[in-house]
Parts: sequence; C-alpha cells; structure tokens
Amino acid sequence: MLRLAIQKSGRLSEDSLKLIRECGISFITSSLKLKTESTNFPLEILYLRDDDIPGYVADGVADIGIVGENVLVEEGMQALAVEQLGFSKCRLSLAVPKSDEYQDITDLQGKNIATSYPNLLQAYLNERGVQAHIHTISGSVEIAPSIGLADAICDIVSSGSTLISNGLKEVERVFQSQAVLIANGGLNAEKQAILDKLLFRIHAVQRAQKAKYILLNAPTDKVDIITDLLPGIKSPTILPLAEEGWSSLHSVVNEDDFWEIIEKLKEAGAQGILVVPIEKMIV
Ligand code: PRT
Ligand code: ZN
Repeated sequence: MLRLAIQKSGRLSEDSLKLIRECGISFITSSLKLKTESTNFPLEILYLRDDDIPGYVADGVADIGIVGENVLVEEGMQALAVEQLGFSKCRLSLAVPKSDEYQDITDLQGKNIATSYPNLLQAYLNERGVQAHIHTISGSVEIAPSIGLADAICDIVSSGSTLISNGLKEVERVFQSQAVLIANGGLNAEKQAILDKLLFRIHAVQRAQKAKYILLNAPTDKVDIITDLLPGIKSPTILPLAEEGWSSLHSVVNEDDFWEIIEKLKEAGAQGILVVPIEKMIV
C-alpha cells in the first residue's frame, strides 16, 4: 500500500481530495481521522500540516505527498518533486506600504522585511545583491508594517486583496507556486508500480481538464474548410445528418483555442455548436 500525505485542513485540502477522487479512488473522510484507507485502490491517506509533509516524505513516513512548491522549496526539498498539479496557484511577493515611493529592489537595502519564507526571500535578495534584515514570523505577516515591526513584507499573494486591505502594494514577485506531487526517492518496486498507476490516472484527469469535446453541424460542402479551422485535429468524426447536404463534426479541442476560432467557424457555416466537458482522456 502506498501512503499519501495531504494537508489536513487548509487551502490545499479540498483540491487534493478532489484530484484523488477524480482518479476513481474512493475513501471515507472524517474530520476526526488522521488517516484513511481507500476502498478500491492500494492507497492510504495521512492528514498532516502542510509544513510537515516534505519532511515526512523525505523520511519515508509517507511515500508521496501533495504540498505547495513554496513550502517545498523553502524547506530545501525540491528534489522530491515529481509533478506540478495545476491547483493552489499563488505567488510569494514583496510588498511595501502603499504610500512608499518604490523604484526597484535596491530600495530595500538595509530595510526590515517580515516573512514566513526567509530562505526563498534570502535567495532572491542575494541574487540581486541586496542586503536586508529578515524577520521570520509565522503568521499575520501583512500587519507587520502597520505595527512598526517591518518596512516591507514578503508573503503569499493570490487575489491581492489581503495586501490592499492592509494598505500595502505588491512590488516584486519572488516565487511562483502551485501544488506539487512529491515522492520519496527510494520507493520499492511494488510502491513505484502503484505510484505509476496513480500518475497514469492523474495525467488522464489533467488532460481532460484542458480538453473539450466539440460537436457542430455544417453544410457537407463546408466540412473541409471547418476541419482546417479546428486546431490540432488530425481527423474529426464526420457523420451525415438526416437532412440532405448536412453533416455533423465531432472532435476534441483545447478550450482556449476554441474561443479564438468561434467566429471563423460560424462564418464558415457551422451551426448548433456544442462544447462539452470530458471526464477522462487516455491517449
Ligand atoms: O495548517 P497548515 O500549516 O497545514 O496550513 P497553512 O495555514 O500553513 O497553509 P494554507 O492552508 O494557508 O496554505 C497552504 C498552501 O496553499 C500554501 O503553502 C500555498 O502553496 C497555497 N496558497 C494558495 C496560499 C494562498 N493561495 C493564499 N492566498 N497560501 C496562503 N494564502 C494566504 C496568504 O498567506 C495571505 O494571508 O492568503 C492571503 C493572501 O490571499 P489574497 O487572495 O488576499 O491575495
Ligand atoms: Zn502550514
């Protein structure tokens, strides 16, 4: 059985559980439990604080885990990373009081900066030859300037509203982060095989998230033009409609590409365009 560590309760928890469920792995959750076993896949789930996950995976207490890249790199454990998972996207940024005149990073020379990410911040400052006093605090970083604890902060930003409501402005992006799957480097063959099986399913889920199934009707004499317009398609399915001279085209497109060509498809005579989600996609 493979042991997966995920965050017990926080910003990573819900999407981590959702990904596992989308992989067809069933389990019963309870807020009181610290671990659960899947009922249909050789996986055990441990619920931990996110900061502890890289260490547990490195020590082999858990075999794999899901954690933010910010935590992984801060703890110097990036070697454990297997795959970016595309959720919990955020950035680690430097921010200063809104009224400060800020030109560039050299303005922070000799200043006090509060953060929970001293290593990532130090590396960023070192690369730019800036020396500052880093105050490591574990929470409520954004209030540090208003209580006189620091001149600037370095904290996680997602929408930016926390900075705004604390009278701060974002001035430098230090690190881009998202959830990442990590694994112990010394898995035995049996566990590696389970991980490979899990990765196969994760890839199918990820592919499906980007792809959409498209169905449209078109005059049969326009099918060639429309096929050429559809991006990245070798060979769509073409079926005759009951109405003489009309055909139905079915294919898979990337949703972003689809919005680019929608007008052209209509101009070329496409009608009744349906774009539907795909649950899993195996190639
Ligand atoms: O209890 P435990 O230690 O497990 O959880 P935690 O409180 O340390 O972590 P948690 O749940 O807050 O975050 C887990 C991970 O989610 C982080 O390590 C990031 O990888 C990721 N993540 C994504 C975020 C955010 N978005 C985020 N917005 N982590 C924190 N924030 C906070 C940020 O610290 C700030 O206070 O949200 C505020 C900013 O949000 P905006 O939207 O106002 O900009
Ligand atoms: Zn934490």
